[in-house]
Amino acid sequence: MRKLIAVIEVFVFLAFIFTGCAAPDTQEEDLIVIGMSQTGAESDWRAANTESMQAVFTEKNGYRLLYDDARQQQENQIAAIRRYIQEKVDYIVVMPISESGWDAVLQEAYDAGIPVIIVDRMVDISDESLVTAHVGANFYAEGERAVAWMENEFPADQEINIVHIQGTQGSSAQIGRTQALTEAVEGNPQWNIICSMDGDFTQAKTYEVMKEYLAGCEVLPEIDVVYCENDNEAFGAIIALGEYGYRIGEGGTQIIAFDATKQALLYCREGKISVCIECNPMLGPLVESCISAMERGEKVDRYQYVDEGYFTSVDITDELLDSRSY
Ligand code: GZL
Ligand code: ZN
Repeated sequence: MRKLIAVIEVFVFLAFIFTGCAAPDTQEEDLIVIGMSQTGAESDWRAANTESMQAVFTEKNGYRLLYDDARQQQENQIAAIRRYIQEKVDYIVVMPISESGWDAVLQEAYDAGIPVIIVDRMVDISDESLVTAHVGANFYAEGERAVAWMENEFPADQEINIVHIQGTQGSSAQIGRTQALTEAVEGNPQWNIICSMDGDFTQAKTYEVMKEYLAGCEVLPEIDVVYCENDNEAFGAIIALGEYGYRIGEGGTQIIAFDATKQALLYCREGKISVCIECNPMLGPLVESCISAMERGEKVDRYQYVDEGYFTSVDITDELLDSRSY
């Protein structure tokens, strides 16, 4: 039977060839062309975000995806956007590394009549109309969840020493999460930030700066909380603190981490991370629904936030872990 099908397939294929009409698949020109600029590949969160984007913008779904990894350099993002303008793509999607420096290139995209969707972090531009939509998260609210956990964890009159490990400087995630902590510390005289450092959202950088800090201390300080602005920073901090004999967890140095990727949830279940503040990277479907609505001529909301929560060890069940795709 299979042989017969193979023979028929050959005839059908030849028929298409000799009659000159193309095989019945999506025509190249029917595809919606998306020019996408991704920040980099700095963290588990970022890898999941990239996967979420590439999983929806497929030929099967009617898209041709032009994808560029900017390797954490804004100039690479700007260069990619300029290439997309030259190539006259239908939409430009940007996961911006930082908030500033976008006015000129987004004006060029606007003048070229190409809608721009900003995903994840925000851009700080003088003319908001240069951007059609922002799909992302409220980073300040994420920080407020971490602060609420601290207020619940420590008695109001207890003096606590905090090490603050910030994310990539100038990124919305760093700005929002930092602001929530610094405002809480201003409002609580018992809370002391004994050291603030830039971990750049990576494990390697955080391990390096944490070791540098501890090596520079004449007397190792008591550290009640390490406020890590993403999971990969927490992993680096845990290793460095362990090398200096710090006890991690309840009754010792408590780690706060943002993102709630799988590895962090596992650490949380073991008690190595005390609270995981969720930051949802699975933004692809929301961005795709934005673009398909625009293709239908519908207006889209300018700001679209994803729902996010937080987890402590009691929340980390096998069902929860199995239910998460990142
Ligand atoms: C947050 C995102 C941050 C993550 C980090 O939405 O921008 O960048 O928290 C990632 O893990 O590197
Ligand atoms: Zn988030």
